[in-house]
Amino acid sequence: MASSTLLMAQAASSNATATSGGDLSAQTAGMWTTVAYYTVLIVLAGVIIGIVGKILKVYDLTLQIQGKKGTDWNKIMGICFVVFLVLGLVGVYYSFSVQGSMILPAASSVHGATLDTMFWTTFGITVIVFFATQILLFGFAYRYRHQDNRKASYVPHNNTIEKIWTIAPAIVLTILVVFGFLTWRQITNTVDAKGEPASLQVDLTGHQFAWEIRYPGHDGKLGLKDYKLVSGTNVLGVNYKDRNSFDDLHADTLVIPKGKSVRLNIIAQDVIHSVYMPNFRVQINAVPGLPTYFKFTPTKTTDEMRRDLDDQTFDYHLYCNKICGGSHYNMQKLVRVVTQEEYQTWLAHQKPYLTDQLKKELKFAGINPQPSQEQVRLALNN
Ligand SMILES: [Cu+2]
Repeated sequence: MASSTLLMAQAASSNATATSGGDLSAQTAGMWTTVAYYTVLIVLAGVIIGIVGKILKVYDLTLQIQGKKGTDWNKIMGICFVVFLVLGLVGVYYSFSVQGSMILPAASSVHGATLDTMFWTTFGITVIVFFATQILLFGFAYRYRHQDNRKASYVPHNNTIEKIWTIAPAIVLTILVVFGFLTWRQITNTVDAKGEPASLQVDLTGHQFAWEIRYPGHDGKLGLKDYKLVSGTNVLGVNYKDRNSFDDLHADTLVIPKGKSVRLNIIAQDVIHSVYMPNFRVQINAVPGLPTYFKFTPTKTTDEMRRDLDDQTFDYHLYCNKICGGSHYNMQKLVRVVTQEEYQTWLAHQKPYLTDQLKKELKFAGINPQPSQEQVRLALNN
């Protein structure tokens, strides 16, 4: 909330700058006023601490002249450590209870659940280590503060302790890293296994500032593309010499069936964009000239999510997660996860990529897009 207000304020101030250049000097002046304000504040705090310190010193000297024992600073500092520890831990608890709800929503994909298990394992270990080390650090500073009646023992080296605090973290970190490496490999190095139904192929192309979505037609195969064929009517550069292109569809929403493996074939046409779907734990760059892909299986339909969250307005979204230019914020698409039947119905209503205008242009260029035997057979069966 606070950050969005800040963004709005920044946007408003940059708009003001754009409309009248004269405001820039006023802005700079405003910045320096802020710097001066905090500098004065810090200097003032330093002076006050200095004065209080001097008063205490004078008080201490008076006590010493009278033959009394001065202030026990070691004890005061020790107590300060304990107070700092308690306040710090309360602060940690507070920030978790307030900001803890801002983490990602529950995962709605098969691999997302594995990623979350890894995240929470790492998080659990980190929290335990954090509390243990902080309590030891500040607790020791208090427990072993200087006391007149106690002598410090000198421990120059202890091999056992060295071994424990080197080997234990090394083992834990190795397990986490290896587990992470294997999981990442499992998510990204995926090939359709033999006998398994092939993944649903969807083409995602990013450009400033939109995503183009292309679905295969009845044949389930996307036609080839060639960037040299990109034009006003053929925005993706689909190659109609490849017969698989003939029945491809141009969709406005990313609709995917629940429980089915989906393979997003990703590319960008101008600058680097990034495909980001937080609910599915999907994120990968869309790079010009370098095709990337991401395969995942959604586990919850939009309707199921609405029921679970008790929020009828809930929707999955696809965002661009690379700041790619002025309208980057606008680069998002609605994503709907539906049942297999709903998906088939939706697919049947999608516009063909091959528009009448494009057909005319292709005829002019001497290319006559014709369906293959297989496509005709599949179209007739449906
Ligand atoms: Cu973008």
